[in-house]
Amino acid sequence: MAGKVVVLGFWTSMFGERSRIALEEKGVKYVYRQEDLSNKSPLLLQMNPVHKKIPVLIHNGKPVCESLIIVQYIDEVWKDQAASLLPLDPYDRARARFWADLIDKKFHVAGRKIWSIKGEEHEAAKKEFIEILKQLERELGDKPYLGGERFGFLDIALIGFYNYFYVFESRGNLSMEAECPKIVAWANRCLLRESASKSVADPKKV
Ligand code: GS8
Repeated sequence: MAGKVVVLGFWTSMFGERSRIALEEKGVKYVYRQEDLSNKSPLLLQMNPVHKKIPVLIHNGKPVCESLIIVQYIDEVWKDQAASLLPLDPYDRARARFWADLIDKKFHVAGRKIWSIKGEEHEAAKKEFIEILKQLERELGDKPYLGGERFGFLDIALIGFYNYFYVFESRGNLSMEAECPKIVAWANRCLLRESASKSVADPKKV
């Protein structure tokens, strides 16, 4: 029951990449429409009138907004196609959602400050950013993926940020490899998957 699936996105958006990776993992065919965020299309404004942001997943004409909600929607609608993206155990699901929420509320915010501001706030953001990376490394432990043995929801939530690794390094004057080698190894492992390598933008171009 694929129906018609359209993704409104933007090429450097880690949030847009989440939707695409989830669809690729499920083997769902979709049409990708790149938005001009400085001149948003009438379709985007109609489909996401509240936030006016990408990504939007349009499934049979109906919009789903907010990337983590989109990934969970894809997982539910195409539940019989490929393995579940979220863990099956309720506690593990809650834990994956907790970390994904932290990525959006803290990691993303601190990372953005690294490349967008200077001074004391920049230094504080850099410290927080590295601290969260180390927390994520602890969550990863010795597992191949944040989702455990299989690539899943939490991996999708974080891997889109790979396209900013180079920006974090150059603007933050830091080495991701030195600060969080396990996360770098994890990212390289994720990028071996076609779903991720097809969807995540080249960090040097970003
Ligand atoms: C964030 C989407 C977002 O920030 C989600 O989907 O998870 N919480 C949302 N989208 C940005 C592009 S990515 O930086 C966007 O559409 N910005 C346009 C604008 O703010 O006008």
